[in-house]
Amino acid sequence: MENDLSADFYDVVVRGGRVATASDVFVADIGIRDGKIVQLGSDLQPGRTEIDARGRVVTPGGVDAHCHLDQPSPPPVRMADDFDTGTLSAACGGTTTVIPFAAQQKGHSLVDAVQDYHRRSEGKAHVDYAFHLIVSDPTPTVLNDELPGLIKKGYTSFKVYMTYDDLKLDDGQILDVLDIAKRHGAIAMVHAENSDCIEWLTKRLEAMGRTAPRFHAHSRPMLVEREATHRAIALSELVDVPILIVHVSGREAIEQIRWGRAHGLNIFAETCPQYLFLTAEDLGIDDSYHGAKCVCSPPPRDKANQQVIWDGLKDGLFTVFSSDHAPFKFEGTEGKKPEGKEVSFRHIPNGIPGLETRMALLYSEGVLSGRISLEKFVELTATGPAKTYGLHPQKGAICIGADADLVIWDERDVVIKNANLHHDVDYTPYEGMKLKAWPAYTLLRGQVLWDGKSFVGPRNQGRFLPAGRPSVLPHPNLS
Ligand code: DUC
Ligand code: ZN
Ligand code: ZN
Repeated sequence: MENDLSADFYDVVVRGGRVATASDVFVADIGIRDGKIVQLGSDLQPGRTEIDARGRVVTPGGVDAHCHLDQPSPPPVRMADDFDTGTLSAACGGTTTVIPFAAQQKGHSLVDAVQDYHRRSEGKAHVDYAFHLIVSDPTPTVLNDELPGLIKKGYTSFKVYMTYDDLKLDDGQILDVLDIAKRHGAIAMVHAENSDCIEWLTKRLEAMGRTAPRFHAHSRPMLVEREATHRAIALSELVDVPILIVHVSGREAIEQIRWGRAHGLNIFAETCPQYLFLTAEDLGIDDSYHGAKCVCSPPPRDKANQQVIWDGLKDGLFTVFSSDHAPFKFEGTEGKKPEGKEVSFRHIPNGIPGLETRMALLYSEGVLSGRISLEKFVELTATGPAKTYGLHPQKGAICIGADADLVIWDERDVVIKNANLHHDVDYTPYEGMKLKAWPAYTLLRGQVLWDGKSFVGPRNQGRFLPAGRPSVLPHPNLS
């Protein structure tokens, strides 16, 4: 390339790293100009900034395609992270794109929810972001006007819930939403748990006085997830549109997904660190309230199910590995103890923090422990989510023309301590866990955000990304 010879052609050169993509690992220099990757090769001319990556692995910046930031909750509950602390935490853990949720409230407009979410994010984010939608009230206006308009504007994925009173849809409503996804080129994400079974079990547990956090897991056994997963697959088959089942927790849901695929259905799936590293015992082996820290839905299962999840990561069952970061403080009045009180598991806000630890957990315990390849790691944490949600190849790729979002890995002993994390949550479920790696650098569009010790980047430079057509959908001329 002629320009390569002129002085200062590159703003940044990341030199000599082992560059990992979803398909290859090769040694190369990465030349960056105006925030984009413009050259991959050896012996590139010097950049104005040089980053020595020799002997280190370089991966695409993480794409966390399922996290909750500043999502309104019914008072007194409030999420601990907004776009400021949440995306700071993301950057320090190697994630350069997040996709949180603009959530419709029943009786309200979805377009208004999107506008409100832009107000919450604008000028506050430190990494780039797109929005998923949550459809909780699919009225004719929402279905026929709002959703098609929003899809055109770059909101091409939406989540539907089969549980939670304020969010859940019945099967007919889910079919209506899937039909819009099919006709307008969007992907539906499904939270698959059977609401009536959960309510029935919860009432029985409460009647027996079993209200400690650990009973959350008893109220949501695997069959609750299995039944809803099967039903979601059937609904997708009826409409003939792909879906993605989010936060798959273990064997029974996986069996349903494998069944769907064996029948030729386009069923995609996501899992999360909590299903690899936590078990139901983390919700408590006695009635201690500390278990509230790990209350999330679906709940973590057991060691055998962790292995089933690892198998699914390795063999291609999962397309996406997300944090499902849902940040609630343990202490105080707005989080796990609403109004400062220890409450029945029914009222404990669901969710755990995980944006900052997602990448290092999978790199250390997946790649460096020999469970998955480096290419698979890249696919699950960056390329897969970017493709699934219409952000590829701008995001999730190391190729000429992609945004220069990179992680350079430091393979060293690290102990996870909440005191070292950057979210605004007062705990991490992984406190004390020993890892073998952490990002040495995180770059967003060529700028160093994290240098292995602190956030050093420009603040508030995160940009909104309108999403394109999800690449997991059939080609538009064929659908
Ligand atoms: N489950 C969800 O469905 N969303 C947020 C967190 C959780 O545990
Ligand atoms: Zn969910
Ligand atoms: Zn979630």
